[in-house]
Amino acid sequence: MRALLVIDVQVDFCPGGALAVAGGDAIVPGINAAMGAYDAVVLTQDWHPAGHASFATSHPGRAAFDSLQMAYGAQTLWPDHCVQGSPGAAFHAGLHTDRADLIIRKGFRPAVDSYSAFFENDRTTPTGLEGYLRTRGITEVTLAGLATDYCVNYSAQDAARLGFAVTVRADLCRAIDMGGSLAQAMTDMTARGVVIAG
Ligand code: VGL
Ligand code: ZN
Repeated sequence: MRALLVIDVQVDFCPGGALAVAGGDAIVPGINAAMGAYDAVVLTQDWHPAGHASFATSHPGRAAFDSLQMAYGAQTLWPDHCVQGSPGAAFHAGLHTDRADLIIRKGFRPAVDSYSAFFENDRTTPTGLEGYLRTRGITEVTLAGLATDYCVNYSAQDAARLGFAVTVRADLCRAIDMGGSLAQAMTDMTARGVVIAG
């Protein structure tokens, strides 16, 4: 059984959004077209409370894209984005959200960020997605969405570590790509056995 995991295809990650990823909207038609080929479709939604610890505005004197040491390790600080209930947190209007079996929200704990669809950035707090997929009999996952080097990367590596067979559709992802982060993500995912397709 195979699942398509569609990562964070939200207004704030598309051109014009608060944390825009170049070409983020261009992948929507391809993701919609791919949905029918899977036994399950799961969407993730970055879903932060106002004042979230990953926001640079929560740390006086710090700027967006700085790195800050948190209790759980290094954390990149981001512009305010995907605030719960805000227009920027909505899915891209063209995404076929009606096709989703499950929508999983992450990053809702005020003090912890969550790039991965499986574990928060403390690397131990689960989102519950693993249990959902296993109880549905899913053994293979394919990932698409935003951003290749952050949430897709962390999700793909966690899925591989958990024993799923993992493919990333690189053609259906777009990257933030800061300081070589895309190349590093590709190297790290490949080292974990993630298949890069497309
Ligand atoms: C993401 C940075 C902050 C992502 C989410 O979806 O890749 N990146 N929050
Ligand atoms: Zn976020």
